[in-house]
Amino acid sequence: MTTPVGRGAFIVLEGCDRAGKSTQCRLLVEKLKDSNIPAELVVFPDRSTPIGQVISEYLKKEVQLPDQAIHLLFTANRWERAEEIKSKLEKGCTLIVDRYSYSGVAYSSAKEKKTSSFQWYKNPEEGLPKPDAVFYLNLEPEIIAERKGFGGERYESAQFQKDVAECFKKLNDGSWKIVDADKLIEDLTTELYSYVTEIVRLSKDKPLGVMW
Ligand code: NYM
Ligand code: MG
Repeated sequence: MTTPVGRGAFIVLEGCDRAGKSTQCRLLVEKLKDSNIPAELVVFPDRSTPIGQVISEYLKKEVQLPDQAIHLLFTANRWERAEEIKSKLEKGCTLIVDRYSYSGVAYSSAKEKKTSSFQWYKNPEEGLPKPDAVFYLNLEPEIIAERKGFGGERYESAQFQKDVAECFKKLNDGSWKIVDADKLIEDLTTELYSYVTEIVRLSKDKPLGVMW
């Protein structure tokens, strides 16, 4: 049964490290709430769960794991939240999501000693709720490398980010909105927000899709 207001929208922000996704996600949720649109932030990886804690240790280089194993943990971390995501959307809450399956495939398949195929990385994502919209925050690798805080965790090297950006490109099925992220924080928020409100409006009566 649908509620009179319809379901919430499932909106994902993707991009390389330091592209500004986390800041924008937080600001978008604030703006939606200010306009009385129920909204919540979801962040992947969710480091608070037991699986997320292992992921966090892996990213901080405290544990080693085979590429396939860490890949499946990132995916499992999304499955851990899948029912909750569906239920919140059904109740009319819009979710602004900081990374999703696209990061999962892009980062795993960007690895130098790639151990599996693109399709192999996509397979365990099959069946997860599908975003209504993907916004890709595009930023030149050179600018990413200069941004504060870059370099602390696994994957945070200029060359690797370039490879990740290439993999993101391959994953785009043409439906993503590519946004130039090299601008003032508030200008980027304004731009994204106008798209987001449109997606919220369009998603109300649409059934939620399924990955991939
Ligand atoms: N990452 C993130 C993956 O490798 N696979 C995934 O499925 C997800 C969601 O984790 N460098 C990587 C990308 C980042 C790292 O994310 C931590 P963040 O957004 O930088 O905290
Ligand atoms: Mg990061």
